[in-house]
Amino acid sequence: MPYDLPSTLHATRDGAVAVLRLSRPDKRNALDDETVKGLRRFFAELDEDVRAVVLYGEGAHFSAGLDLGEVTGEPDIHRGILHSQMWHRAFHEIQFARVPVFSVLHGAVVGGGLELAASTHVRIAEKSAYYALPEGQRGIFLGGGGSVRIPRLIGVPLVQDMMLTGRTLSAEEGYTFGVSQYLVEEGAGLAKAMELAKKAAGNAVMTNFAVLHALPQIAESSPSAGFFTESLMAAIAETTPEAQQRLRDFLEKRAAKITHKKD
Ligand code: 1HE
Repeated sequence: MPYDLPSTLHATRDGAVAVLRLSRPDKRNALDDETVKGLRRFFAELDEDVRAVVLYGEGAHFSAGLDLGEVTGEPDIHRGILHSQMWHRAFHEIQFARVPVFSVLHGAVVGGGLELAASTHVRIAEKSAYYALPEGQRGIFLGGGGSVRIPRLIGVPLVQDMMLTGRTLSAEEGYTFGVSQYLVEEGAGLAKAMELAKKAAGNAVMTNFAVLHALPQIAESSPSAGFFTESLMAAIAETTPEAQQRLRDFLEKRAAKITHKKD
């Protein structure tokens, strides 16, 4: 793959799905500057034929968060702001990627690791996953967009509890409270993520675009602005040649029906 990635990131392809592995297990996939910049480049420069991404971590943990060695040294407020903004740009590339991003969570998903997970679209947790925001214990604060994204998943009160008291959430609690959309057995996360990513990769391109870019805007708009934007997006999507073909396929009985199968 053409990406210029640091040794802490490893990319492969499986058909239309790009698979990105956090690959720094000796440091529990702690995110240093090079890794964060590499994430930014990877998501900004996805090959045109990539239709979905799966992100997972090597070793026993998804990510121990910020590489704490990167914020020690001579105190410098301006440098601190720029550092946080560098994370923002990287995770922005993920949240607003051209294609959906599926993350597999296991072991520690803490601090910046949880911020990274929160910038992906679908989170698949294995039973070993646990979530923590130990910034209070370290004397720092969220810096990777977590104060914007994590409360939108689980609410301000729970984020405050985690940050004030050091409360950790189990994989089951995370699933119940909305951190992950899926909870699977240990070791089953990557296969599940690939299955889901391949499904998403098979959707109409314009619908996936609308889900990633229009839906979150609409959900945060006033209802009147949301209804109007939705009507525009609906008209744009349904008039694409791809949509017209897919609609004909259904009406002429060439497309699969929607059924419900219990897992
Ligand atoms: C690290 C980091 C790290 C491990 N930065 N080096 N994050 C934290 O506060 C979590 C800190 N980490 C831990 O609590 C534990 O390491 C784990 C529970 C994740 C894993 O425990 P364990 O027993 O498997 O590993 P370990 O022995 O603690 O760590 C292995 C090595 O990784 C060790 O280095 P070594 O040279 O002694 O082998 C650790 O020092 C190193 N390591 N985690 C640097 N985070 C944008 S703002 C975001 C703010 C935050 O992310 S705050 C949360 C920070």
